[in-house]
Amino acid sequence: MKTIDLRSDTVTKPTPAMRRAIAEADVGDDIYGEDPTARRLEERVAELLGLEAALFVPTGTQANQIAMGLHCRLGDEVLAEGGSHIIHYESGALAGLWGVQPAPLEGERGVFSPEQVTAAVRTDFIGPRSRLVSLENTHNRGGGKVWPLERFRAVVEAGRAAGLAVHLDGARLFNAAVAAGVPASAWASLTDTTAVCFSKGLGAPAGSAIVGSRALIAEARRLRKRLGGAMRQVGVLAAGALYALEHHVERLAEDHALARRLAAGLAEVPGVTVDPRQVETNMVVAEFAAPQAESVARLAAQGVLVGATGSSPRAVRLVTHLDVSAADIDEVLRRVRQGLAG
Ligand code: TLP
Repeated sequence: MKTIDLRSDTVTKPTPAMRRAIAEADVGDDIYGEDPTARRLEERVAELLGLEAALFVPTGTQANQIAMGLHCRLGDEVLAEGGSHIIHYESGALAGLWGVQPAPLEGERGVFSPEQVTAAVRTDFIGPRSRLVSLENTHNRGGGKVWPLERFRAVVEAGRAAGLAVHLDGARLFNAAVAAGVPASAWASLTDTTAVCFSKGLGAPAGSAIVGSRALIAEARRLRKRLGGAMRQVGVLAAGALYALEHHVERLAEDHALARRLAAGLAEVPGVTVDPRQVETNMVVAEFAAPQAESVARLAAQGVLVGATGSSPRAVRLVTHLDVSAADIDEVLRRVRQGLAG
């Protein structure tokens, strides 16, 4: 039985054409600034996001954490939605690396309001210093929710009015761009720093970038070194990322269509609750009758790998990606029916 892996869009393997691009990459020692492929990638990403400069880093976590280090000092506070990746899935790095605490805002599938930002900003000396507002687009625990651009702009303006810097965790920003039909720069150019990942929907084996002004990215280079993320002939990774930017952005629409097809199919299965209208990008969050761990195990027994997610104790996350076809989705639906019946 073929295993169909919907745990995340991080599980993809490089395509033969991407492997060729990686094999043929022109490389050099990047700590000496001599890797031409990394340079090309950084220039291309900065241009796509409408910001001055970019730095290639190993992971999205490191890109986000470099941003925290750039904007915050010991004892500062970061305003972020309560379910955001920087709070939930970065091994306590806010506190562990920078001595920074989160001010969690309650969002609607990851999206919050300018009024919430204004209300959360601390101005008294008894409280922590509010330093940064961090947004996530698409929002992971929000089920791949896209930040509406006007709301995003209003939140950025509220943050700026209060003297905050603005960071965007855009691990899946290109999914948002394709779904909304606007360029990624529409959101990113409003921020001080944006993190993007090549290893999620774009299908590269590894790599992310932190993007911002020339001055911030010069300092980011120092923090990347401090965190152990400065690499040598990194062009072998940058080549995969460049290939992904050239060939795998528009096709994200196919992943989104498959996610809608999956949600529509799951909505027909007795015992499964899902709202297909909430599927905006490549994630489907469905509630099964059993607790999370049991549903995950039952589906795994059917050769369908899914993950637990945060929105409820019965919610599972199914993610479409480059290595999943329409036939796979139909097969998943067949196995879900079978698994639940069994
Ligand atoms: N997300 C992973 C897990 O860590 C949960 C996934 O499977 O979705 N920002 C966002 C919004 C992310 O979803 C992720 C990865 C990251 C940052 C971190 O990227 P990496 O794994 O490259 O450090």
